[in-house]
Amino acid sequence: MFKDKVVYQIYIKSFNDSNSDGIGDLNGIIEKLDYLKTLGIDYIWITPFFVSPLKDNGYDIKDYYQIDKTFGTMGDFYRLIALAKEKGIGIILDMVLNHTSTEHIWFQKAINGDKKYQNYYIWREKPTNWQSKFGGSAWEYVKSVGAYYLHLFDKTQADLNWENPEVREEMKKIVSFWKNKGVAGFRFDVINLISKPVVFENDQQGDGRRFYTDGKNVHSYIQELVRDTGIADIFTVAELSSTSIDESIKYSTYQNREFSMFFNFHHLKVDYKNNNKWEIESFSVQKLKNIMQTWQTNIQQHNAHMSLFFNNHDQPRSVSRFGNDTNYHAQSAKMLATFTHLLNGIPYIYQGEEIGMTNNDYQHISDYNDVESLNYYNEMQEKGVANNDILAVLSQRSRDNGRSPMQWDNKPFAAFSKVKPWLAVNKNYPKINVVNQLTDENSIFHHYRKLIALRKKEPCIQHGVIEFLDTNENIIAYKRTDQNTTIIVINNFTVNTINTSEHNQWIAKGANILLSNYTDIATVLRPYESLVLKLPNSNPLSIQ
Ligand code: TEU
Ligand code: CA
Repeated sequence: MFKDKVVYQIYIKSFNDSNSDGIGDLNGIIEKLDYLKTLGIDYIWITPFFVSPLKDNGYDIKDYYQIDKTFGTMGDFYRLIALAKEKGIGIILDMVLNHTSTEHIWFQKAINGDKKYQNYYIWREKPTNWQSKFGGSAWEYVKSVGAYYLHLFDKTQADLNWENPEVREEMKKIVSFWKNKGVAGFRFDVINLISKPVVFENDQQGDGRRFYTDGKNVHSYIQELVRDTGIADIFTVAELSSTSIDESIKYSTYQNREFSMFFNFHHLKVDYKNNNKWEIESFSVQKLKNIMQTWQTNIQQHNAHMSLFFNNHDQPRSVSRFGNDTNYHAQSAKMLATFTHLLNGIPYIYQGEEIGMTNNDYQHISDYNDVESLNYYNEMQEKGVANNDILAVLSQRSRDNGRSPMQWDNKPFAAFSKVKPWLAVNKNYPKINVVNQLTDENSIFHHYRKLIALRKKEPCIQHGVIEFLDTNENIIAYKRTDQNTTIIVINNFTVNTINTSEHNQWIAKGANILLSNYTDIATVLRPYESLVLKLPNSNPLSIQ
C-alpha cells in the first residue's frame, strides 16, 4: 500500500510566513499548495503545530487539542485540509505521544501533588545512569515530588507512563480527535520508545537505550492504539529510534495491524565515527550500499514497508553530506534523489531538498536555535573544548542545517518572510531558490518532478523486486524487476570519473534511458552521474 505515493515534509516554522512575524504558519502552507501540486506529491506531513513552548519547536506539546497561535487557528487548519483535498493532497499530522512538555497541565498537576497525574509520568527516587538523547542525565529532580522524572529528550520533555491505562486512553482520544478532522494520516514520533521496563537499572554497557528501545509491551500498546482509533488502513508512519530490522518488520507488516511503514536511521549513521553523531568521519560508499542492501532485501522478503529518505528536520542537508554542494551541486543533488526515489518503499522529500538546499554557514553560536545543538555546545564548553572546534562540528552536524528558512526567491529573506526570520536564511539563497528552478527545465526541482511522475507511471518502481548489483566500489547500482519490466539504476556516488562501460552494454542491448542527470551519454560514468535504464524483460537472463 502507498507505494505509488510520495510524501513532502514541511517543517512549519521554516516553510512560509504569511503574516510577517518571521515564523512559518498554516496559511503560509496554503499559499504554496499550487507549488506542491506542480511538484506532484500526494501527502504533506507537517511537523507539530499544537500549543507548545517551542523549546524543541513543537515536539514539546503543552496542549494536544489546540493549535499554537504562532502557527494559526483551527479555521486555518480546516481551510488547509479542504484546499489540499481539492488538489488531491492529504495532510499527515505528527503525533508526539512519548512525552509532553513539562508545561502540559498533566505535568503541572503532577508536580503540585496530584497523584492521578503523577502516575502519567515516570518517577524514581533514585536516578539510573541513563543519558538523555539531548545530552546529560535522563532524570531530573523535582523537589515538590521528592523524586526524579524520566526525560529521554530535553528536560522540558517528560516521558509519559504508557503502562498506565489512563495514559493510553488519553493518547487514543488525541489521535481520534485529529482523525475526525479529516486528516489523511499520522507520523508517530519515537513511537518505539513508549514501553519502559518495570525495574529501572543502571546500564553498564551504554546509555540505557537497550532497556527502553522496542520495550516489552510496545507492540501490544501500538496494536491497542491502532485498533481503538481505527487507523489500521490509513497512512501511518512510525519513527523508529535505534531499532533492528526484525523489529522494524513487526511495526510495519500488514498482518500486525500496526503502521503502514517506518523510518529508520541506520543509513544516516554511516558518517558517524564510533556511532557518535558528534564525531565526524567521511562516509564510505560501500558501507552505505551494504546498509541499504541489507535493509531493502530483508524488508522485501518480509513484506514490510520502509520510508525512503536522506533528509528531515533532524538531519544535515544530504547534498552537503553525501554529495558535493560546490562543484557538482545540481548533479549530486539529482543523483541522490534518483538513488532514493527508485528504491523499494515510499519516498519522502524534505522541504528545500527539491531545490538542493545546503548546510548553513553559521559563524556564531548565537546563530543557532536547536535545543540539542545548544545543549551540546554548553556541555563541550564546560569540558573546555575550544569554541571554534565546537562550531566546526555544529556546522556539519547541527539539526539547524535542515531548519533554515525555505528559499523561495532572490528577494530579501529569500521571500520566506518580509521580516528577519527566527533562524537565519542560508546566504546562498540568491542562487539556490525556487523561482530560479521553476523556470529551468533542467533544474533539480524538475528532476524531482520527473522522478515522482516516473514512480506513478511505472508499476515496476512501485512493486518491482529489488536486487543490488555488484559493480565498481564507487557506484551503488540496483535493479527493479516485475513481470513486464526491468529497470536499472546506476549511481556514481563520487567526484571521480569511473571507467566502466556496463551502461553502454545495456544500451546496446536495447535499454531506453528513462532519466539521467547529464545531457548526453558518455563511455564512462562522470562525477555523480546517475542513469535510469529500462530494459524489455523479454530477455531477462542477458541482463547481468
Ligand atoms: O526525533 C527522534 C530522534 O531520535 C532524534 O531526536 C534524533 O535522535 C536526533 O535528532 C539525532 O540528532 C524526534 C523528532 O524528529 C525530533 O525533532 C525531536 O526532537 C525528538 O523526536 C523528540 O521529540
Ligand atoms: Ca507567521
